[in-house]
Amino acid sequence: MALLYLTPTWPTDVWTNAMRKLAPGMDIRVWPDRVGNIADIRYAVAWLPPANVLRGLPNLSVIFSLGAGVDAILSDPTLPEATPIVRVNEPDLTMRMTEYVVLHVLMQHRQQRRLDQNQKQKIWDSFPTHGASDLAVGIMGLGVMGSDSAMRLRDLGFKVAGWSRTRRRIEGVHCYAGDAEFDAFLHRTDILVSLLPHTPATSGIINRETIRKLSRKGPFGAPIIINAGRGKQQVEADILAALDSGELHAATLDVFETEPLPPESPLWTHPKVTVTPHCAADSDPETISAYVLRQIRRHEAGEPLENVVDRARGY
Ligand code: NDP
Ligand code: OXD
Repeated sequence: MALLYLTPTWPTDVWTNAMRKLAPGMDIRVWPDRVGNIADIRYAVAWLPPANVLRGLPNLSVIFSLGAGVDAILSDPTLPEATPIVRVNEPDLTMRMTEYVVLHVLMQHRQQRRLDQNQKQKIWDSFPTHGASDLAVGIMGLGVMGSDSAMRLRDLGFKVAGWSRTRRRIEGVHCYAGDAEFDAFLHRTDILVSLLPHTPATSGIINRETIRKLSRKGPFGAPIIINAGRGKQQVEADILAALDSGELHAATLDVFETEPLPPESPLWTHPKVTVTPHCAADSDPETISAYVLRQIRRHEAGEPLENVVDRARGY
């Protein structure tokens, strides 16, 4: 039984070393140089895997995503149809995302970028501030990540709502569901956070029309967006146009249509945009390797795998 690493954009050694420490006897292979006899490979761990590789593994029983999102794996048109895909659902990853969302909601709410600018120019300007309860945060995607962020922001006093495909119930959070309730969710939202997966239904969802439906009743007079879901959910030309016209007050973006964000992108230098390099919730090699190993042991013991992706839903 061998485990193949397909992580062309990551330093694979960090991952294989973490797994070796946890399972010293494991037969570990690495694509493309140390694949060995493909008939031995029962498990694959993948992050942005190249297309056409997984289909060539005749005895593959499980594909593990090294992140919560599986859009890159599912985008391989030759993906073996019956092989289960297990995604990450780990408290460490969730907490990292929650930290990111809380940090950037607070940064916008407390106008930290304005304060930074003032400090650079030695300007003592104690402009009026507002309370968390003056701001309505709306989280698109109320899954593992979105629901945890929603509860933390609720506990800080923000008016929190969420939107998901099916109805969720979270105490103190107004839960909207489905396309029919999308506009109502947008109308009450001052800060829109995306923690959606990338699927055909969520592609380009943060566009000019969506931005125009957001609330303008908040303390900044125009809404703010925070996207830590996936870059293909945002239409960057629409975001830039909305920022320049004043329809949008500010944006924090962790994910982009093209990653890494090309140097020529105007988002890098836009005064109202905070750019972070897809680091909202990094997968920690030791924690996630332990998670993968737990799943492998479950599978070997004939127990059901956890967090198996529903391919029909796309997440
Ligand atoms: P989950 O699968 O637990 O949650 C996804 C949520 O999105 C669910 O609430 C789901 O609805 C909702 N959703 C999906 N499609 C739609 C739709 N068409 N309309 C409305 N709601 C929809 O995923 P996680 O919370 O674990 O992760 C979410 C995403 O966060 C990942 O897919 C990934 O893209 C991103 N991510 C980004 C990271 C980063 O560093 N930037 C790190 C980790 C994750 P329902 O509840 O009905 O199923
Ligand atoms: C993930 C990510 O999906 O890091 O986990 O983007």
